[in-house]
Amino acid sequence: MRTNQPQTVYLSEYRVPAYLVDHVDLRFELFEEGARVHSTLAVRRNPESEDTSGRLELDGDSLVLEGLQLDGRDLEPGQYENQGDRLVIPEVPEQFGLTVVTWIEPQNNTRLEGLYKSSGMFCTQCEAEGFRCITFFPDRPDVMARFRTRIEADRAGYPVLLSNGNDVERGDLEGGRHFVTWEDPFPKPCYLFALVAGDLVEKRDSFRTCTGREIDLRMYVEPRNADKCDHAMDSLKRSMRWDEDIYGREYDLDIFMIVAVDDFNMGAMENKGLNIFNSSCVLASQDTATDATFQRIEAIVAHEYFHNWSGNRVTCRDWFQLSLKEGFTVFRDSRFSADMGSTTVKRIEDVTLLRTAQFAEDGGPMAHPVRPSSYMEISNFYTLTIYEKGAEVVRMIHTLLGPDLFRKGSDLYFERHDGQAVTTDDFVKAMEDASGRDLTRFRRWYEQAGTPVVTVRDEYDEARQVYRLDIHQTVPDTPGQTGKQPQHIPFALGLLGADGQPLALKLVGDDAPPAEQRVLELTEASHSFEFEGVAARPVPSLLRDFSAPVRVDYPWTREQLLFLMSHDPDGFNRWDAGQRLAVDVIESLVDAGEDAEIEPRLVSAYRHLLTDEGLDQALVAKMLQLPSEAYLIELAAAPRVQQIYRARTRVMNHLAAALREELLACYHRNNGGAEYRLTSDDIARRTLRNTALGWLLEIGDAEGRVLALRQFREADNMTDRLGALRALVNSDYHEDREQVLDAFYQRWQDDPQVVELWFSVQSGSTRGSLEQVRALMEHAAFDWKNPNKVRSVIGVFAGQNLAAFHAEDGSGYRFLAEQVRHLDASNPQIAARLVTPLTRWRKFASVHGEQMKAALETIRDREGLSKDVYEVVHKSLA
Ligand code: 0A1
Ligand code: ZN
Repeated sequence: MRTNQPQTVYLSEYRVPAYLVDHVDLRFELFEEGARVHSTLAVRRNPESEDTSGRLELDGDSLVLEGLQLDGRDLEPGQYENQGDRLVIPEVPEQFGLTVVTWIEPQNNTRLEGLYKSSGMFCTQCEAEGFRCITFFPDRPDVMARFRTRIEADRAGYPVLLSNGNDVERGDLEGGRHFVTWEDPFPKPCYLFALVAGDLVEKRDSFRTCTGREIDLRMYVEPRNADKCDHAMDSLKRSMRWDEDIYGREYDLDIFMIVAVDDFNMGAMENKGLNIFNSSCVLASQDTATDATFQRIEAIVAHEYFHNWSGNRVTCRDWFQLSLKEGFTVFRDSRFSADMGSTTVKRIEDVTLLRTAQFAEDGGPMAHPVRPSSYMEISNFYTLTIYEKGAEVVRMIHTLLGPDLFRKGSDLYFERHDGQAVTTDDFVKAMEDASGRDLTRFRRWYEQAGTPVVTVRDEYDEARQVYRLDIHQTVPDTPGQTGKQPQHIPFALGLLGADGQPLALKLVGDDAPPAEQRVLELTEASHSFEFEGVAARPVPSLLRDFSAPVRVDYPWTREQLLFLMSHDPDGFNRWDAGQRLAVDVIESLVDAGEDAEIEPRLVSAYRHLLTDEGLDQALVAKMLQLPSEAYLIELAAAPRVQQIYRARTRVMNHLAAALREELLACYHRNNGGAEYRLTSDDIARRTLRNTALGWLLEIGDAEGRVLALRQFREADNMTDRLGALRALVNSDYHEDREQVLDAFYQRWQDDPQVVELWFSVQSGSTRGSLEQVRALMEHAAFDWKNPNKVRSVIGVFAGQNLAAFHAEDGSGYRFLAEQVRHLDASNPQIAARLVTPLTRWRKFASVHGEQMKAALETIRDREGLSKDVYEVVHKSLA
């Protein structure tokens, strides 16, 4: 905790480590009142370092130093300096053994970094800089060592003792204690170290790799969760197979373990051979998890597994390179999910997140490049830009190279850099070397922050039968970065004739054979493309499948959008045309009077979606979702939230009322019967019936109410039960609302993941007030120490209940600031994440902006602000 300004770390100041650690021997003595950590390091001078001073510096955080020996001899106080966050030994030999003994208190660790306790078990989180909370160590990813770890604990309380690699020895100790020793043969940075000790049940399975090795798969969970492991285990096996098939990557250890813990700052962690998961991202049963949760689990299990190659075998040189592992791994998990379900739906979901949240980040005060050049607190850089935009950047390389050359590039990357800590530039270089393509200009995607705007204008020359596109790109200024260069943008497009048929595209002066889709490569600020042999003015289908993370500015007419909605062969763009149309209709109502007409063609388009059973139902389920308030706010220049909310609600009510019969028919058509399955068809059916139900309840439909109450009572799965609950909570049937909420809680109160859903449904409900959210925080199930509970109440309120959060009296802002100030003392990482909505104050019309800023200032003025919150608040007020 600080009063002074934290230091900024710069990429330009990167130096190779002065000392390397070849081997780490750890011994953990775990007790209820604390833990003693004995660490013996085999250290040698790094021949590549220019630092010849002989000075060794180790990182530390909140450690009590109990012993320090160099080559077996105690160091006297004058021979070292313990500065708290650093241990300095001014003179060390070229090569030596160093033993450090530290005392830590996991039971009091509320930051959940390093070694801590969660529901009675010991567990660790070392990324990014948590290992320094365990012992003094060169805590940086380019120091890679082999780890041997011995864990000692009470046998009855902690029968299961886990760490990375293989268990090589176990036995009993005096006083009812026991030990297990683990050895990891692969050198790794300390952020991939993990330890777990607890009373857990083990679920076993196995996987035969492509070379015929049998891998032991083990999940460890609390006994009450023993029946919630199957989906994660199946997802793991699918991921292992997929990584062999698509990337030629085989698993390397003999054991792969997954542990579920309740208190966890993020989703999960890819520790070598011992992945640790937030319970909510791994445990599932039909009765307790929604379709969305099942899908999230599959994606996260895959993500962590894929890290074994993209992150662990090849890791990051420094934390500025975080997207090297995260962007690539998100790209990999996203392709995996697409292959497991509906490709188009997965793309829509990815782009929705990107356009709603990452674009907002890119336009805000914390905007940073995919490879940042400075930070104060690295935990603040686990962002949508590093992850999602980073994945889009890799995806663009895939688009530019094509699947075969991309695979050649990834093979070369893994082969060339196996066992190394490298940079995003090394990744791009491997792609270049394997493909022969020049990606010089493409590298700007890693260096320049901000979302490029691509402006497209067109002209049709009937006499020449030529259709011309003039395309211009600009990259907006972001904090600390102005005057940017054009980027290399793969711009996929097609043209549709008046009959809805795709045209064969032939560019003037280009020999390529005509094709129905082209990927134009934009590398300059401006380009013109002329298509020949075009018999009539076509409708352009631009940026197909969202081929680059950019904003497209083109003056679409409503006729064109309606046309694309029903004719575009690109499913993504069909959806996108519907979104653009809905956005246009809602935006036009923001400033209009209450009696302004609502575009009748929107109603007919939705009617068509609801009634034409020949359409891809998974896509229809997506197309029926109106653009979210968050997205509408993102698109607006100076959003007035209440007006946007009212306009959107008006459109939804209008559609629901006009399409009541169709909604009821859609509900019944997609209801009931079959057993619960997780196919994309069945997910689409459930999405459709719950969407229909939601809309009917929105307008207080009496028949809808009866259906919702029945569905709530009779559902055999959580998706439908929660769908009914949500519809009722978001309705004006107040008595029903209270009753179903109560019944739901009574039934599920012992299941923390379900209670999180119960919290979110209420805190995210636009029918709910701030007082109700405050009441949830007083509820017995709310727990400040559990990040999931904090997120499901406070985070969901500020992120989803936008009309209440942006109340014009500023009460939502003051509420959030109050919670951030409170939480910062115990869990700075979560506190810093929670601030995000306030940081966007400059974007909002002054009714909002001034009050958001004032709320931020109350956080800034708190004494002893953490580095995490300091960075976010100061950067957004700067
Ligand atoms: N590498 C993990 C994400 C992660 C990052 C930091 C954590 O603790 C502060 C935990 C997990 C992933 O990408 O899944
Ligand atoms: Zn990751």
